[in-house]
Amino acid sequence: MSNTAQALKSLQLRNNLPIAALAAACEQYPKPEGHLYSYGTAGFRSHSKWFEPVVFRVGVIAALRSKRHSSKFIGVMITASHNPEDDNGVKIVDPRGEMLQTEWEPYCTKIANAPDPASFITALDDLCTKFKIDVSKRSKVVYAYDTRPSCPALVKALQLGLAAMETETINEGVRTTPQLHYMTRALNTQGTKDDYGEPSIPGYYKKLSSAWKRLIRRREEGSLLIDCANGVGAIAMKELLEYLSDDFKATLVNTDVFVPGVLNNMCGADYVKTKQELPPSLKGVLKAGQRGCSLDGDADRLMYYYLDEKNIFHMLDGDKISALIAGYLVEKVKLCGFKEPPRVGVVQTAYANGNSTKYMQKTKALPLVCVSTGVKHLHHAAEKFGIGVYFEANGHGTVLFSSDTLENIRKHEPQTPTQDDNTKDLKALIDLINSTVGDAISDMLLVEVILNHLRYDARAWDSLYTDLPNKLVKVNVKNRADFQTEVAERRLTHPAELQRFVDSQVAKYPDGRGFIRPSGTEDAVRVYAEAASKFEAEQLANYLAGWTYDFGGMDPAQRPKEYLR
Ligand code: NG1
Ligand code: ZN
Repeated sequence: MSNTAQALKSLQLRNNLPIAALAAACEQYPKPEGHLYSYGTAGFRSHSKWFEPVVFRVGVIAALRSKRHSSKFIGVMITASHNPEDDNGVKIVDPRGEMLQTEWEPYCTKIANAPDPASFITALDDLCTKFKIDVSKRSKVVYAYDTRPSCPALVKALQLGLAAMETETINEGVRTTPQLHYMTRALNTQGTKDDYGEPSIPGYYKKLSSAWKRLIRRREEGSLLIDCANGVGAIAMKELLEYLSDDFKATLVNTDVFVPGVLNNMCGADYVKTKQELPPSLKGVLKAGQRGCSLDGDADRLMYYYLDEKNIFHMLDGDKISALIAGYLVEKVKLCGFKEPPRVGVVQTAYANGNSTKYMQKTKALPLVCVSTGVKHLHHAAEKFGIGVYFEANGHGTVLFSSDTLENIRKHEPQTPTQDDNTKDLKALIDLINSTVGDAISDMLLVEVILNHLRYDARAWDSLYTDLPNKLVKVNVKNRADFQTEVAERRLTHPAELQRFVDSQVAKYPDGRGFIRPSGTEDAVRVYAEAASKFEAEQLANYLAGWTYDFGGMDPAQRPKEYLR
């Protein structure tokens, strides 16, 4: 008898898992030695060449998650978003289209890292016991993937995991992350009072395009330039444009979906946010005064921008998008004439520009909370408002309407024609917004509608407030776990001495703010600083980066020369 067979025979399981099928499949995808995976803010992410075993195991976990939720559909998305083309990632989507419940994350990590079939099955058994999963229930999973060349092989691995669990599956093919989230929710709510829309990709386009047509007033001429990052957003945008017909004028660029090496390369939302400049491929294409926007590789992030008459680039990031939407919604709600108007609130992270926070709280008197980085934190905080607007500065975000708010709007009886018009608008906005997760395409339509209603051009929108100059630096350290934070990641508890240094430096700069936190998605520590001038923001960031590098146990002799000490 082989070692594996012996180990399997001596297993004492508490749950009736299909051991033979799981073990056989697991042997086909042995876990590579020396690689540790961790289920973080964006699920699992890694170089794609080591990734098939993880995706196979995620298939099994997703099936168990479905069983835990009385056979509701669970979503699985294979994408590494804005990361390089050779990376890939996988994440599990809960029945309402939300991120996987946090309590499952450490179990996912343990299952992904189990070194052999016996320990893999034991880890699954622990999960089933912990969450009282009835293994005999049916399981259903809907999955999709982006345009990365590694996806077909990863999909095969996923399918094997699902087959081992005899899961009922729907393969949605090459889709954006938000489309997969939409599908998951729509499949699970079909025919109920929470019906989210027709559970199909045409259903998604119909919902968005019909809401758009109900909202849009006469439009000025001119076309929106959309940088699709050479990713799946290009496919979705082309399909959506068919539904929007002449009502929406857009020019798509960076649409080379299946050309190797171009995904997210020198283009896309992450390029714009980190470089704070126009992607080179748009130079000479974007005209002064014209609006442009960039999606990321899986179309869940959105960045806007324009060139002024002197051809100077101006970026309208997630904070500006959030300010526009929240400011608009708070006024819209007033115009509907509710007896008890829903409370509009904003959720940000520490990366939000200081002047955006000031604008929302002081100018617009909006309630605002700051949470840790990661969509799940923003999403949960936004659920506490009647209407919760959440955005990360990098352009990922959406708007949530609480069930009480939806009920309030449904029952509302407008008393005047103005109230009636505005209530109709609000209902259409609910359909236009993909509340399951940040959706670059839905957010882009929302921004365009609001600009249209307010008769704003890019400059008018930009002038809501002026961004404080800022800089984000990624610092390599020996072990990012040595860096621990508190108060929504705005302060380090460890190393305490480094935090004292941050405090003393920041105090020297007018409007200065700076913080250091370990990344949740990459093996690095991020340093952020803002100050009254660009020079000062960069200098502050470089000082903090220099100290972080040294505190991170790196060799001072190798310290990059732009870092200061
Ligand atoms: P980390 O690597 O934890 O900083 C990054 C983004 C997050 C979020 C996640 C998920 C920044 C500074 N951080 O997280 O906002 O989008 O990726 O993709 O942009
Ligand atoms: Zn993304």
